[in-house]
Amino acid sequence: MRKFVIPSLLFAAFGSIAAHAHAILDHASPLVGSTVASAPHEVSLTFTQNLEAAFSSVQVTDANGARVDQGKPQISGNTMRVGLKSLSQGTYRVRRQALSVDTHKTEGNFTFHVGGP
Ligand SMILES: [Cu+2]
Repeated sequence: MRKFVIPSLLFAAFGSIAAHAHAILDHASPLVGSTVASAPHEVSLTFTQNLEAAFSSVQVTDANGARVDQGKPQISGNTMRVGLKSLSQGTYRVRRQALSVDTHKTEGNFTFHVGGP
């Protein structure tokens, strides 16, 4: 496990520096790193700045790397949301690329877990 921890910490440190004053992820649903009892129908990401819809995107993948999102996200102001296919138990990764209205690009990813009954 140790070798997985260090890159994650490095990424977190670099990400917070690179995201200074740009479109930082403010909050997400499902919550970053959370376990949810029932499968969510969408992922919603809210940023600290408004987004340029044409240059912002989100992908959700399962443990095998297969896409489980419905494709094109809906972007309104500082919020980006994308519908999900029917999810079974497991861990899912959300990757995002965001271009904020100040023309700065940020990206990042997090996981959430759909738990059992
Ligand atoms: Cu910026």
